[in-house]
This record gives sequence, C-alpha cells and structure tokens, in this order.
Amino acid sequence: MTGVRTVRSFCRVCTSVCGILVDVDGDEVVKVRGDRDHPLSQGYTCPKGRGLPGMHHHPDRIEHPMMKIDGALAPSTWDAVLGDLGTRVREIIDRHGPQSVGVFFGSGIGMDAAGYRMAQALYAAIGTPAKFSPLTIDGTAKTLVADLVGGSVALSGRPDDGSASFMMYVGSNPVVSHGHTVAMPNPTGHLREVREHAEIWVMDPRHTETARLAGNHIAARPGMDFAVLAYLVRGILRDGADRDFIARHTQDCDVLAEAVEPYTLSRAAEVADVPEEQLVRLLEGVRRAGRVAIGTGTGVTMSASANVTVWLTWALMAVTGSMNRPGGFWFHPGFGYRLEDTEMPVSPAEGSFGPGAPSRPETQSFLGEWPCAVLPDEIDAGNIRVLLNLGGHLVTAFPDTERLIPALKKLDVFATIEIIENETTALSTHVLPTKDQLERADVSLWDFLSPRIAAQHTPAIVPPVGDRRSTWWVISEMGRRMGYDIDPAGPDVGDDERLAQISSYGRRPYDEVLANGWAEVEREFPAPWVDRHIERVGGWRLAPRILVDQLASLADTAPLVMVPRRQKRQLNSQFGFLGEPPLILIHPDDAEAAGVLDAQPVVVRSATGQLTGVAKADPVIRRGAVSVPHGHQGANVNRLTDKDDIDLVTGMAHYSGIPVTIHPVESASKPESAPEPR
Ligand SMILES: Nc1nc2c(c(=O)[nH]1)N[C@H]1C(S)=C(S)[C@@H](COP(=O)(O)OP(=O)(O)OC[C@H]3O[C@@H](n4cnc5c(=O)[nH]c(N)nc54)[C@H](O)[C@@H]3O)O[C@H]1N2
Ligand SMILES: Nc1nc2c(c(=O)[nH]1)N[C@H]1C(S)=C(S)[C@@H](COP(=O)(O)OP(=O)(O)OC[C@H]3O[C@@H](n4cnc5c(=O)[nH]c(N)nc54)[C@H](O)[C@@H]3O)O[C@H]1N2
Ligand code: SF4
Ligand SMILES: [Mo]
Repeated sequence: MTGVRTVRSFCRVCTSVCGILVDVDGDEVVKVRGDRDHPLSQGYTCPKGRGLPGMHHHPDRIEHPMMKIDGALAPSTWDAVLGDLGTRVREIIDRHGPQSVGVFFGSGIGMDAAGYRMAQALYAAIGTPAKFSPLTIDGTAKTLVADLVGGSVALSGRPDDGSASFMMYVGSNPVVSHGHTVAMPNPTGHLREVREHAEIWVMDPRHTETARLAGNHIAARPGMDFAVLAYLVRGILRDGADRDFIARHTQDCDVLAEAVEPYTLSRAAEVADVPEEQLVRLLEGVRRAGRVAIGTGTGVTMSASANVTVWLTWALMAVTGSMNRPGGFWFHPGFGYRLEDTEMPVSPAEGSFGPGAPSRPETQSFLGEWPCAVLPDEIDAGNIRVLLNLGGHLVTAFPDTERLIPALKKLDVFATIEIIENETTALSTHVLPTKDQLERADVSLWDFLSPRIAAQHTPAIVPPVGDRRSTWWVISEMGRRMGYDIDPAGPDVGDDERLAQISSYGRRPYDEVLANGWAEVEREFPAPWVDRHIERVGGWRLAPRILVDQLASLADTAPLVMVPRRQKRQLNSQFGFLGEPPLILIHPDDAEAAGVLDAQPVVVRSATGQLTGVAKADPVIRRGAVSVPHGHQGANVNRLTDKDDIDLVTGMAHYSGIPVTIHPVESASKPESAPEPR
C-alpha cells in the first residue's frame, strides 16, 4: 500500500480507552490495531475498537444536518437547521418555561470531552429539572451506596485486584464488557494474572466467560444474590471479622448484624437456590483470605435488589477491613478531579434526593436527574415538549419501547446529535451530525474509571466527512440561537484550544496530557483522603435506613425471568454491522418445557410486550433465567420492560428479573400460561 500513514490514538468506544494505531490512506481509515507501547492496554484491542473503520465508513453515516419537513427528514444547511431549532425552542421556553425542555446526555457524547462539557453548560443555562442520562438505565445503585454508606457520590470504588487474595464478581462479565464502572483493558490477560494470587468467584445465573476463567461459579437465582451476601456478612460477623477496623472506621455494625440475621445457611441456600456446600465453601474462602475485593455490574444494578446487593458487598468489605486497604477496595481520586486535594462534603444519611417528575409523583430525582422511565409520561402530560437528545439511541436504551415511541412522536421538537442513522434519528425533528471519534481531537474524560490515575489526549485522525462539526460547536450554536451565551470563547476556537480550556475540571492542568498524549500520577494506597473523609462521616455507615428497609421488603422472583447481557461485538446499540446475532439463551429444560427448540425462532413475552429471537438452548444458563442481549433494533429487549417498573428510591429502570414466558414461534399467538399483554 502506498500513502498509508499511521496515527497513534486511543479508542473511545468504551471507558477502557485502549491505545490504538490507526492506518489511514488519504481519507480512508484502513485499519485499527493495538498500540504495544500504550501504558494501559499494551497492544490489546477488542473487535469493537478494531471495528472503528466500519463505524467511520458506515453506509448510514450522517453527513449533513437534517430537519423534518412535511413529515420527512431532509438534508439542509447548519444555518437553516440550527436557526429553525433555536427559534422553536426559544418560543416553547417563553410560553411553557424551561421545564418544557428535557435533555438526555447519551453515551454518544459521553466520550467527547469538549462536547460533553458544552452540553453541561447548555443544560445549566436552560435551567430545566428534566435531566436524563444512562445513570437511571444503567446503575444508580453504586452511586446510591457510595452516598449512603460512604457519605459521598464521588467515591468511585474498585477492587484492588492487583493484590487481592479473594475476588468476587457479582453480575458483571468483564471478559466481555471490560468492566462496569471499572475499566479493564485486556480483561482475559488481566484476570489470568489475578488468578495467580487470588481465589476468584463469579456470581451470575450464567456460566460466563469470566466464570470460566475464574474457576469458581455460583449461580444464584436472578436478583437473589443479596441472600448469599447477607449470609456471608452474617458468617463473618460471627467469625472472621476485622474487629479493630469495625470499631475504628465504621458505625451501626449492630444494626447491620440484625438486618442479616435471618440469612442462615439454610435460608440463604433456599432464597438463592444454591447448594449449601457452595455457600460454606464461599464463606471459608472469605475467612481464609481475610480481606475481599468485590466487583459488581449491571446484573446487579438492573435488578430489583440492586441497592441492597451493592450495599451488602460494601458491608462485607467493611467488616473484613477491606475498605481502602490493600487486597480490598480502593477509591479512585480521578486524574483531573484530584479528590486527594479536596475536602469532600459529607452527604446526608438520608440520601441526595429531590422532587421527581410531576407526572410521576411516586418518583424522586436522584443526583439532580429524573428517571429515564418517566419520559413518556412527561411528554404525554404535555410537560416536556422539547427533547435534546445528545448522543443517545433512546428506542433501544429506554424502557417500554411500545410506550416510548408514540410519546416521542408527540414532541414539538426532538433534536438528536448523532453520527449514524437509526430508529431514534428517524423519529427526530432535527438531526445534528457531529464529528465521530476519529474526526476529533479529544482527552479521556472518565479518568476515575481507569485502573490508573491517568489521562490521555489524541489528535484528530481524519477530517470530518460532509458537514459534520464538533459537538461543542453544535451545542454552543444551538444555545446561542436559543438565546443563551454559554460559550464565551466563541465559535472560532480550535478543538485543541477548546480541550486545553475544559479538560482539567479546574484542578489539575492538562498541559502534560496535551503535550505528550499521556500523563499519570502515583496511586497512594491506602489513600489518606479516603480515611480523612470517612472520619468526617463518622465511619462507614454500615446500615443506612433506606437499605435496611429495602432488604426487609424484597419480594421473591417469578419462576422464569429475563436477565440482560452484553455481547462481544456490540457496544449497546452500536456495531450492529459486526453481525452479532441476538441469541436468546435458555436452559435446555426450560426450552423443552415450553416446546422451544435450539436454534429455532423463539418468542419471549412479558406483561408489557414481546420480541422474537433465535433460541440457544444451553446449560451455561441456570434454569429460570432467559438471557436477552441489549441493543438490537429488531429483537429490542425494551419491548419487554416497563416504564412503571422502577426502583422507587433511585428511579433505576428494572432491566433484570422481568417475569417472562417463552414460546415457539408457531404457537406464539395462542399461549396457554403467558401473562396477558397490556
Ligand atoms: N433493557 C435494557 N436496556 C438498556 C440496557 C440493558 O442492558 N437492557 N443497557 C443500558 C445501558 S448500561 C446503557 S449505558 C444505555 C445506553 O444507551 P445510549 O446512551 O442510548 O447508548 P448507545 O446505544 O450506545 O447509543 C449511543 C449512540 O451514540 C452514537 N454515537 C457513537 N459515537 C458517537 C460520537 O462520537 N458522536 C455522536 N454524536 N454520537 C455517537 C451511536 O451511533 C449510538 O446511536 O442503554 C441502557 N438500556
Ligand atoms: N462488549 C461490550 N462491552 C460493553 C458494553 C456492550 O454493550 N458490549 N456496554 C458497556 C456498558 S454501557 C456497560 S454499563 C457495561 C456493563 O458491564 P457488565 O455489568 O459487566 O455487563 P455484562 O457483561 O452484561 O455482565 C452482566 C452480567 O450479569 C448477569 N446477570 C443478569 N442478571 C443477574 C442477576 O440478577 N444476578 C447476577 N448475579 N447476575 C446477573 C448477566 O448474565 C451478565 O453476565 O459494559 C460496557 N461494555
Ligand atoms: S476494550 Fe475495545 S472498545 Fe473498549 S477501548 Fe479497548 S478497544 Fe475500544
Ligand atoms: Mo451502561
């Protein structure tokens, strides 16, 4: 090949931010491969990162701004589209107030540092309470527990797997996902190293890729993991607790002990439906190790027992003296945030909640956000008339597709920032194409999810196609035309200058990051800032009232429930072109009982709706669980979920543990024991 040049960059498909080398021939992105010299990923990439050329050259990529004229989207100029959008939004705000505008911070701008910062500025300028983000469709439980138990939502905890002797993953499959809220480049290589010094357990209804590597697997009934953890906390409090740590660094241990008291060996085994010997072996492992390191994922945070389960993992780590201690759990100070130099405020023991959406009086806001699940009702009630969708694929991401789509159609203005056409852009009134990740200079934004305390920078690799512009520019211009001056630097500043302005969160200058592409600081561990903060809290709050009450009120699950899973060649709704099929995983006994055959079409039905996929009858999944992958437009799992089925504390949509029935396609129209579709 002639004329091929190679540019060093980092992948922003997921928060692992692996180092990549991008081969470019003119405007064509030929190939993406791993960068062996990269400090985090050392040459590792996954199929999604290597799929970036396909994303850039996608046949449905959006090159021109569009707006709906006579019901059809038509390409137009930036001036016309932004002008129309700005004028209409301004009029609506003048008539109905700022609360008539909803803003969704989607994953598509989550890894666009300058765009994300500008979006925050626009949202603040509008002054609407209707803020939505993946928080309430992904994992509120972790933040809630950080707030209630640790006294700050800023506590971003992660297993100290580098020195752990006992590791447990609950409802997370890092070998495929690369971690939930804890990025893990090269997960297989990493876990092989961890296995050298740690006993690793995976709790998952499915014998996952991670479970295979770990060697120890416990398949509790979906949503019943809490019983296993309660049993472990109870057992450790009887024998094996770090009494000194409990006395000096925690509070309310007696209330915790009382809350877990019912979870005897036989009760826990029954509730979780696991063999008693397995629980005994697990408890022995924890006792032997002394300290434990536990990671959780969406299998936990999407279930009805999310808050309680995450809480009990923290409680187990606290009573074993593992919090902020080697071999236990550490807290990321952030590279830019630099929490080690700040005195974090102590959050109230009763949580950080505010008023919820008016159309859904049972809800509250959590961290200033409304649950994504309330969006259809807010639109139907005429409260939200404008939706600014900043990089989200709502049709596949939000619960209750059947209710969501008609609501979205009622919006006066539905503006979507996107790079590739999909079912959500088709519903939009304005479509605003921004630079994809290979077209923009960037810095890593979610540095507190990284295994290191580091940040990096990449230049743009190819010029933007068509009329695509920087996200920050589009949002800034949107704001200006709505009458908000959110961008004092003006539209003529280059991307790199813009990054220099916004990248440091105001605490640590990014000069070195911008100059060298990478900067890192040493981890101090145990971290004095965490101990100082916990001292101000009065010790880890082991038994928050809200969580004790939720534990006492958890209901049993249905005999057959849907559970979520990520797939190797998809990132949520993205990379469909890599051809990952939406296989529905069922235990062969459940399949047989329903007359469903392996490799044949299967209908999965809930009280809300149904979808059709291809069955994979396989004993890798336990009985009573049906695993449906997320992110497919055809077999859209959110046809099964319910906007009214949410966690009433945090507003998190329930995406795991949904009661379902399964049917072979030919008999799907005359089910015998299915719940009635509404
Ligand atoms: N039932 C169920 N629902 C779920 C889940 C589940 O497991 N089950 N998972 C949930 C989770 S964890 C999450 S995080 C959410 C995710 O929900 P979303 O935030 O909606 O995420 P994606 O589906 O990844 O959609 C991101 C969009 O951004 C676009 N995009 C990609 N790169 C860029 C870019 O550089 N610029 C711009 N402007 N756009 C870009 C993509 O084309 C894509 O359409 O879905 C949630 N919904
Ligand atoms: N390849 C790929 N990587 C991704 C994504 C992707 O779509 N594809 N999405 C990214 C995003 S947005 C996120 S939020 C993260 C999520 O990262 P993870 O949380 O690690 O997501 P999964 O890989 O689906 O692992 C969740 C596991 O929970 C199990 N599970 C389901 N219900 C239960 C339950 O009730 N109890 C227990 N114990 N387990 C349960 C499922 O079987 C599954 O194996 O992944 C990120 N990385
Ligand atoms: S794990 Fe894959 S998608 Fe995530 S940053 Fe690395 S190469 Fe990109
Ligand atoms: Mo997510």
